[in-house]
Amino acid sequence: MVDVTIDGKVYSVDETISLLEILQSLKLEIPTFCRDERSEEKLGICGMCAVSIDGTVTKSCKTKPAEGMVVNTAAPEVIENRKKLLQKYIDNHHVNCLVCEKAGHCKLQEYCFKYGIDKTIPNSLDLLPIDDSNPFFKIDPNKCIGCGKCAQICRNLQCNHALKLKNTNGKMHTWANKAENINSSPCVSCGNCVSQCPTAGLLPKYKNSFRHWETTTVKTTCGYCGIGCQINFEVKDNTIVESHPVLVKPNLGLLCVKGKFGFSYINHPDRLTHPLIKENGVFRKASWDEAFNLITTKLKETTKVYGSEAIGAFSSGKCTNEENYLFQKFFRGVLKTNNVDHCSRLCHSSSSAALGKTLGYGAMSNSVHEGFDSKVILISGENIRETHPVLGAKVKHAVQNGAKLIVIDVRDIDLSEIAQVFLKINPGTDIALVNAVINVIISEELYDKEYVSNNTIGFEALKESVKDYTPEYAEKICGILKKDIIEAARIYSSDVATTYLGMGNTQHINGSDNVTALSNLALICGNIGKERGGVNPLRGQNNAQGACDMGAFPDIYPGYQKVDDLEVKEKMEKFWNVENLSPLSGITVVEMINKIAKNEMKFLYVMGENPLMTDPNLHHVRSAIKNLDLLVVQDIFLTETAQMADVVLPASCFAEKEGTFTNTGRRIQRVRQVVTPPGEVKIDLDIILELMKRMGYNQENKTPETIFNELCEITPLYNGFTYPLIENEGVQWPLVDGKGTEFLYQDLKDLKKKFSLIPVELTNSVEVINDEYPYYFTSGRVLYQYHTRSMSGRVDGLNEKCPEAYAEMNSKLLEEISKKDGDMVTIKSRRGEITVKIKLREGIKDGLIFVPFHFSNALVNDLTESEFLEPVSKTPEYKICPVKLI
Ligand SMILES: Nc1nc2c(c(=O)[nH]1)N[C@H]1C(S)=C(S)[C@@H](COP(=O)(O)OP(=O)(O)OC[C@H]3O[C@@H](n4cnc5c(=O)[nH]c(N)nc54)[C@H](O)[C@@H]3O)O[C@H]1N2
Ligand SMILES: Nc1nc2c(c(=O)[nH]1)N[C@H]1C(S)=C(S)[C@@H](COP(=O)(O)OP(=O)(O)OC[C@H]3O[C@@H](n4cnc5c(=O)[nH]c(N)nc54)[C@H](O)[C@@H]3O)O[C@H]1N2
Ligand code: SF4
Ligand code: SF4
Ligand code: SF4
Ligand SMILES: [Mo]
Repeated sequence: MVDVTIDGKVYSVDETISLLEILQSLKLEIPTFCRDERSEEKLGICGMCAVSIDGTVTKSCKTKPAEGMVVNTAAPEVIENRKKLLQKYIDNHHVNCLVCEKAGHCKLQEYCFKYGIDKTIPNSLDLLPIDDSNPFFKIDPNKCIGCGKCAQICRNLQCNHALKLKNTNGKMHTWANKAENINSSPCVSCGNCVSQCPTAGLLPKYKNSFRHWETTTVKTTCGYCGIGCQINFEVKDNTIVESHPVLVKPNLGLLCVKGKFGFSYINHPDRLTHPLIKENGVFRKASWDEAFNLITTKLKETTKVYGSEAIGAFSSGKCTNEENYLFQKFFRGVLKTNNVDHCSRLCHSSSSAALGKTLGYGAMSNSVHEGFDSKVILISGENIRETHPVLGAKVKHAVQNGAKLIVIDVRDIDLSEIAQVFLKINPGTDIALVNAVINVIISEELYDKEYVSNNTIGFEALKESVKDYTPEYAEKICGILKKDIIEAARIYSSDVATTYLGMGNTQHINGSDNVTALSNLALICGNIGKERGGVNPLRGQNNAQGACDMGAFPDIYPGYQKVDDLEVKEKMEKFWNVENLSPLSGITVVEMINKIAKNEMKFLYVMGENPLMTDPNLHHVRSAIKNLDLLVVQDIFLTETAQMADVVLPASCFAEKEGTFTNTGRRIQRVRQVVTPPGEVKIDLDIILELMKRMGYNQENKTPETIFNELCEITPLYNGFTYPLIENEGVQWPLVDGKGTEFLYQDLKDLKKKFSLIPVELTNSVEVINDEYPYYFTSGRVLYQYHTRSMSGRVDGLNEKCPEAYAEMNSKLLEEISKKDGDMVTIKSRRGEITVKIKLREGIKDGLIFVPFHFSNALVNDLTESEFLEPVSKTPEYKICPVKLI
């Protein structure tokens, strides 16, 4: 610490950080254009932060405090310098604030006003061409002041290197880096540069024109993926007109393209606005009363004729905790069935099952924001830059700052190029690889012996089980070089390592074992219970974690309390004031479809899912659904599933309701009403409340907040949470002494039981390739589309970026089938076929075909099978399916 005099007062300050940071921490107003406090870079380009230091006007961002330094932040020469700089900027600027969309939200305008810069000469600039190529924003060099903040953000925080400063005729301005325009650069349209541009140099292409002083701001949580980014939406006339990232955890001021620009579906004309009832195969508009009557009549009839086990319900990873809680309470408490499940079944239920066994909690052990400072990162089966983009940015930031990265995938993903080791694996063979990595770590004695003996059980059995998984053996099975396996083992064990895993692990016949193997690896290296360590299944939907926590599963009540535990049953009966809760586990998503196919389930209620695109083996799903007496779909659009329904209930989207989502990092965050819903749309919560009432249940708590209080009382993981606690910033469960838990198992000494090392063997998928079906087919996601496109498919820019389905194959495979990039190919499995355009992707494994599952004209799940499920979690084998190519 050193003593510095600032504006006449002496302060003892940290001499290792810049003077600018100190001045800002003292809440002194220091103007800046180029500084971004999240970035390690200190550009020092704009010059606005200059203050008088020992009598000389000097940039404060470039100066470190020194003993005895005298600083004056508002000396006349400081003000004079700011004025001069502003005048220089303005002289070279296309000043047209009268019509400029940035007016009212522009730092240049604000500073000019503040410092009285009124000499704006009539603008006779030769205007430079604007880059209008990107669907979401434009680059206007004439409005750019050349501060370089955007390029810094792109380089240092988004880590895309898509922008640079360019000198055109003496004017410095931002421009696409190494590309003709921004749309042909590596830009991913995250808009993180746009959000921070101090002027209109980078400007969103607004759909609705507005002035900044006409809007109100509402903070809420993103409704797309499980990262749970915090967003400030700007609203005018009940329409969201702009989105800004909030500088809090988990996203720390970053967004991806969907959070930043993907909101126009909310007031899309296709939104469902009133209930629909199907009569003679045709929908007609119905009143809520008619719809409710039909549903309750059928519910009573079904229970009477077939019993409550003939009722099934899909809850939703898109809906709030309050809605998921109430939904399962309705089906369990009122209708007496545990047949409640949701899309996590198709997703990370294998992770929950495996980690529940090995560690204790089935969730991410660490936090999203920890990604920023990781030392060693292992990413397996998780296309993090596209599917969890804000975390992907943090991971790339860590790698740019020296973290070591290991990627395991069947394709080259955005990060594999910068990985120390990229293990391009044969699909479904991960267990052999991870066991081999463990084998090397044990035989080279690179594991944490003390940690293993203090905190784990089962080491000897694990050691024995991996003995045969030598790198040579794994090389043959996984198609990865032995030396790469050894290198991965050495890198992984070299420092605290964090693991991110995804669908490439879980959507296999051995999904749980895949996750167990990764957990074994983390444990022997002592990575559990450490900051920036852990095993982290990245939850997909915005509230997948919450839906699981709320008991939207057939075998558990909220908080993972088992339905077949009679003590729990008694407790729930008392708490809900009901009798005869079913002590039998219900059945899962795919099992429900199978039961419907056998005519044993007659009523299905689907809230916020689109199984007629996302469930495996759609031929089977489509024919099964016809057996139902009543299919109710509660959605925001007339989806593929809604079209098959007997009753469609128009629901509200995330921006139209109050509540909470729990992000992938266990952070419970507020969801706030930004706009009012269209037409006769009801909030999901109110729909369930009304049905409960009509079925004779008196639900006392009726507002989102009182329902939250109710669910927190009965859900151990949520004990102690309240809306006021999470008002400003989300908090991670569980609460310990009133504080959230950033990473789990912090107090290893306090563990109730040791972590389990559980040996796992590679098992093969049941359907394998043969002469008739010689290739493997897989599917997954892309950055610009979200699942069944009900939302992302109604955002023009996202469709422009990713308009259609395609089949990725490498040139070796193309040669084999005598086709070329751009040709059409028919992909045929034992169940169905799709025809799509070929897209050459050199980095995909030989003999493998990847198609995104987002498009309804290329129904990937017409190919997949639903017969052989992962035995523990009942997850379908989406990631491997033998096909032929025609
Ligand atoms: N843009 C966008 N973001 C999303 C979603 C979306 O639809 N669009 N969906 C959300 C949801 S619900 C989820 S669950 C997450 C999913 O996020 P991810 O898990 O990243 O999703 P996927 O694209 O299905 O698959 C991930 C990777 O697994 C690889 N893979 C396939 N087979 C194997 C294998 O056998 N071994 C290994 N090691 N890798 C393999 C694939 O090549 C792919 O790169 O994304 C969430 N985020
Ligand atoms: N082939 C293949 N199939 C897969 C996968 C794969 O990798 N490959 N991945 C699987 C995985 S991991 C997942 S998570 C599933 C996803 O499967 P789904 O959950 O079926 O997919 P979504 O399109 O997200 O469906 C969510 C629905 O909720 C609606 N919705 C949005 N907000 C709200 C709301 O607030 N209230 C209500 N009532 N409705 C709302 C949307 O319009 C949409 O129709 O797909 C699975 N299927
Ligand atoms: S960028 Fe700012 S200063 Fe320039 S015209 Fe727009 S509002 Fe005015
Ligand atoms: S939108 Fe994102 S990727 Fe594109 S230039 Fe800006 S920061 Fe870089
Ligand atoms: S990373 Fe996920 S939560 Fe964040 S803006 Fe993108 S879609 Fe939304
Ligand atoms: Mo998912």
